[in-house]
Amino acid sequence: MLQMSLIDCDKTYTSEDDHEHETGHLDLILDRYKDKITTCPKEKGWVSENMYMYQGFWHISNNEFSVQTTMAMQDTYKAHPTDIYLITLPKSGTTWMKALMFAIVNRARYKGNPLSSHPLLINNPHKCVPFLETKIFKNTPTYVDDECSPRLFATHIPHISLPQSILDSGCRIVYMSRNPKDVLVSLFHFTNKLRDESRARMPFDEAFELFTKGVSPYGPYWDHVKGYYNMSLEYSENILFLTYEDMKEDTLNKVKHLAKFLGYPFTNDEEASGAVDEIVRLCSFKTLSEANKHGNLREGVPNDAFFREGKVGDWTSHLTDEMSVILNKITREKFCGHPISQMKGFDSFGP
Ligand code: PAP
Repeated sequence: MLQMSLIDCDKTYTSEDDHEHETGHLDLILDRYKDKITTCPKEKGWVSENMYMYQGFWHISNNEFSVQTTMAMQDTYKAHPTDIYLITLPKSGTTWMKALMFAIVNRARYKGNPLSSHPLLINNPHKCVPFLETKIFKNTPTYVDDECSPRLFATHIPHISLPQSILDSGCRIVYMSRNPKDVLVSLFHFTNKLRDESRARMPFDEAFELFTKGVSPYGPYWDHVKGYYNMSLEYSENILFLTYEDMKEDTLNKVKHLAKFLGYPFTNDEEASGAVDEIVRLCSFKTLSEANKHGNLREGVPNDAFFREGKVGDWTSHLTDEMSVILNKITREKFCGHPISQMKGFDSFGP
């Protein structure tokens, strides 16, 4: 029953007839951007073959994500006021937030059912909350289904390339950020887990050098984070800016705050009956990593690739003192005098 609900929504997005129709339609849309891409600077990707610089950021390019899709979305995507978007840089806590947001928004739907049949214990959170620029947009570029309202999507698209319609719609956006050192370490491990035999293992020195130069998926890291922080000041009612470190330190209260922001506040009765704790436990690293021990999200991407340590400060076992000093310096310079430097996760770099 629970699984059915999820599958029902999923099916609507991927129905074969629509798919064929929309794929042809999308090919036509994407064709328009062919020439534009040839002018974009290109670099080898960390996992994907290539990355393209578009509007100042490095976009990955593989079967799922592409810069053409970002361009097409800017021109054609229509957001809905009830939509909810999670925006992150890869490795900033996307999987955790997808799970939390899905669990919060859909809790009434799954209430009373055995916990073991909850979609998050059967599917990778990336299946429950798809990336906007992959599954949803590619299959149904303008699709809105009230039955599945609110639509819950995630994206890595930088602020400058975010379709204006998302901001104009007045919908809710959650941005999750994470300390750059832990993002780098997490990205390094993820990259090497996903690289196939055709590509040599990436040494940590190389990962460090690329990251500090800003050449990382959807990087430069600092511009992505700062761009969305500034946007969250401008659209303060609609954008909630969170840090992984803050969420880790006080998960229960942050989840309550998140639920309120999303428009699904916990009632006093729910709080008293332990509903918040239940969601925190369901979405914990321990529970989700156990549920995702086996299987693949898609070819070449094992479910367990999204669960490694799940800790704050794991960078200390990877970065040399010299590397740490360099990253401190870059971060201080980039966030100098900016309120972001006061936030948990960024407060160790100095003002
Ligand atoms: P993505 O952007 O590619 O989806 P993302 O989920 O942001 O990746 O990053 C994975 C990181 O989140 C991993 O961090 P680590 O490499 O430092 O360990 C992963 O362990 C962590 N993570 C995944 N699920 C959770 C969770 N439920 N709670 C806390 N951290 C988690």
